[in-house]
Amino acid sequence: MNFDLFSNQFRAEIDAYLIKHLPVATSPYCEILSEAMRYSVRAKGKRVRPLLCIASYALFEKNLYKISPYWAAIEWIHTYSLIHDDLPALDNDDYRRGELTNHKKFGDSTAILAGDTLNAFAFEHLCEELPLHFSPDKCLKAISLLAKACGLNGMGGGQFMDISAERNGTDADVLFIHSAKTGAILQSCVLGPAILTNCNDAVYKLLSNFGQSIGLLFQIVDDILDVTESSEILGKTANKDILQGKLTVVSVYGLDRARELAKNTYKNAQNDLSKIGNMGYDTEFLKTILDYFLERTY
Ligand code: GRG
Repeated sequence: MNFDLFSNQFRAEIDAYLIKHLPVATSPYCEILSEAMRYSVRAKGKRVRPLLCIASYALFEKNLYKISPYWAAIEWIHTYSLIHDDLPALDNDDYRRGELTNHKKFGDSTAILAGDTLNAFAFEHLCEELPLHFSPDKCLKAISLLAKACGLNGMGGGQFMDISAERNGTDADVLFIHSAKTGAILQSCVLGPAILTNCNDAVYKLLSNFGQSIGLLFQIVDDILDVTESSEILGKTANKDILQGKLTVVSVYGLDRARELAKNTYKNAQNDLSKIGNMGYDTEFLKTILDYFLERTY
């Protein structure tokens, strides 16, 4: 299956759910904040995290709607991280998803609060909606996994290392930073749905390795695209990493070795997926996403 075909199958439903379930401000004073949250959520993201959740859940279940609260929460958290990442105190960017960044449109203080509020709401939605479809112990495990992926040893810590490494990073840090900053949340997209179903230990272990590889692959390719594609194609400023002196796979290994690393990481993920396929699971959606992560151009 081709990625566009797969994405088109779910895209409209994902976009609609993400907007429909956002909270409504009870005070007119908060309407601007609510608008700022909506602004970044409705902007044209690729929605790879929801699609990855759906693909993982499809290994175990035919009825895919029950996993919606999980992927929605992840996309809201991801959007929050992008809003904060773009702030002047972090990566300081003017464009995201082909539009002005949240702080350029609404100002720094509103952007900070829009991010914080999306983050809090994501966990509120998980606590309220997930138990309608899954047992409380499974919900707790899946929510805890996601919270960890956002935290000190996941996205938050990874982002801290990323900005610190601009000044004092060593080459060895780059893969670790990528796995924490970007990989941990992507791995949760694979593992959260597995936790919520009846996934056995052997498949869970393979999915864990697969999730780690696919998360790393996504950021390696992001580093490559930063130097090979234009701002128009990317919808954000190209060559940003190099200009900011970031520690990236390209700055450390060069473009050719970065591409080789991407291919090797892809092969590791492919191996794990084949093993899952050999156990009788239909891995077609996950394979489609894996191929796309290697071949994507933005
Ligand atoms: C969550 C505690 C906590 C803090 C936030 C700002 C921050 C800390 C983390 C930022 C992490 C970050 C921006 C990682 C980059 C990941 C990445 C490759 C983003 C781009 O993802 P795409 O290409 O974007 O999926 P779209 O716009 O398509 O959704």
